[in-house]
Amino acid sequence: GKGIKAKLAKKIPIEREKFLGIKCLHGQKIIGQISVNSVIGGMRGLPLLFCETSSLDKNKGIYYRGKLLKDVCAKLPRVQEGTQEGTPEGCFFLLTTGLMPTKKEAQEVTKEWLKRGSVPRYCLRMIDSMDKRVHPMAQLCAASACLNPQSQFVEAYTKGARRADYWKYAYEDSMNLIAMLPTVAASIYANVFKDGEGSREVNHKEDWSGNFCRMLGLPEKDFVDLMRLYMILHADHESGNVSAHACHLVGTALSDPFLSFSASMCGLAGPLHGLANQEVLVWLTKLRKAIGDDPSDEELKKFIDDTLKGGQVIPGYGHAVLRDTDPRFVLQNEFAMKHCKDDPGVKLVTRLWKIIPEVLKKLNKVANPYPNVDAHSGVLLQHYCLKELKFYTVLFGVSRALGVLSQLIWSRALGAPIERPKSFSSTEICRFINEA
Ligand code: NMX
Ligand code: MLT
Repeated sequence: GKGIKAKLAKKIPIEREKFLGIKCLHGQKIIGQISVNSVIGGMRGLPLLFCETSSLDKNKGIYYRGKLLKDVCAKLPRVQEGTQEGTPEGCFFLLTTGLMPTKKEAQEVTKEWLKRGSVPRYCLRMIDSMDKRVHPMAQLCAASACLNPQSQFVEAYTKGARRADYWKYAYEDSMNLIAMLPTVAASIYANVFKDGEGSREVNHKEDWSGNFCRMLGLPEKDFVDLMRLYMILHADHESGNVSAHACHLVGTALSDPFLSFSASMCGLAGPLHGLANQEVLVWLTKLRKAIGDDPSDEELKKFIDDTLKGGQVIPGYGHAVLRDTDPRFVLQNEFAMKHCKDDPGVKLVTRLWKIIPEVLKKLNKVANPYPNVDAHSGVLLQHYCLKELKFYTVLFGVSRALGVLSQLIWSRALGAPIERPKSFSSTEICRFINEA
C-alpha cells in the first residue's frame, strides 16, 4: 500500500537520475564479449541484463538488495505472535523499496494484501470448470492471464497515461495479483485434488501465508512458518532465470502484469526450472520404492548411476550460475534440522547431499554437482502432509511472483524498452567467422 508506493514515489525519481547519468556518462563502455558459444549456448555467462532487486554470486548465492539471503531471513521482522520466520510481505517490501521493513511496515503490506485479495467470480468459475488433467501450473498460467480485465495498467495505457506514470499502474496490478494468488492457488489445489472442497474465505486476522495454508487445509503453526520461509526463499534469483526473464521480456512489450506473470509461470513449469521440485519427489519416491528408506551408500550410488545411464538428469542438482550448494537448500535443511530431523525423507535428502555430488563430479561435464533449491523443498512439504507433488511448482510460482513483479515495477519505473536482440543463422555465423 501506501507505505511501499510512497517510498517508491520518492525513490524512483532519484534512481531515474542515476540511470540517466549512467547512460550519458558510461553508455558506450564495453562490459563483456560475446563468443559463438554464448550465441548458441543459451547466453550462459553473458552480462546482458539489468536487475535492481537481487544479485547472484556463484559461490555465496543470492543477495536480495545487497543482503545475503541468510541475513534477509534473519532480519525480516517476525510479525505474528509466536512465529519464528519473517514474512513474504516484508520480503516484498525489501525487494521493491530496497529497505528492510520495520514490523509495522511489514504489517501494513499484510493489511494491504488482505484488502485486495478477493478474486473475481469469473476467474474462480474458470478454475472450477477446468478438467483435472490440466496440470496445476497450466491452471495457474490460465488463471493469471484471465485476470487481465482487472488491469489498471491496461486501462491507464488505453486512456493515454504518461510513460513516467506506468510504474504506478504496474504497482497496483502487481499488488492486486499477489494478494489474489493464495486464493487462486488454493482453488486450483481444491479443484484438482479435493473435489472442489476447501475454503476461499480470507481471514483478516491472519497473514498472507496463514491464509494460504488454511485455505489448503493445513493450518498447523509450523507449516505456516515453513510456508513463510519457502515464500521468502523462492522469491527472486536475478533477472536471467527463465521465469524472471519471461516476465520481463513480455512486460517490455507493455503487456500487463497479469499476462507477464502468466508467461513467467509458463517458463517456471518446465522440468529444468521450477518443475524440478516435483521431479525431485518423483525421483525420491522411485528411489525409496526400489531400495527402501535406509539404503546403503552403495545402493544409493547405483540408483544414481542408473538414472544417469537412462539419459536423465538428477533433478534438484546443478545450476546454470551457482557453483556451490545453493544457500536456499541450506536454509531449508536448517529448518528441517530444527523441526523434523528424524523424518525419513529429510534424512535421505541430507545423505544424498554428500553422495550425489561425488557421482556427478565423475561425469566430468556437470558445471555444478551440488544441490539447488528444488532438492529439498518436497520432503519438507511431505512432512507437513502437503502430499500432492503436482502442486509443488505452484508454491514456487506464488513465491516467484514477489520477485518478478518487483522487477516488473522497476522496469516500468526506469522505462525499460522493448527487448529485441539480433539473431544469427548458422550460415551467417560461418560467414562472420570467415570474414573475421
Ligand atoms: N544431472 C545429470 N547431468 C547434469 C545435471 C544433473 N543434475 N546437471 C547438468 N548436467 C549435465 C547437462 O545435462 C549437460 O550435459 P550435456 O553436455 O550432455 O548436455 C552438462 O552436464 C553440462 O551442463 P551444465 O553446464 O552443468 O548445466 P546447464 O547450465 O546447462 O543447466 C540445469 C543447468 C539446472 C538446467 C542443469 O544442471 C539440470 O538439468 N539440473 C537438473 C534439473 C534441475 O534441478 N533444475 C532446477 C534448477 C533450479 N530451478 O529451480 O530453476
Ligand atoms: C531460480 O531460482 O530461478 C533457479 O535457481 C534458476 C536460475 O537461477 O537460473
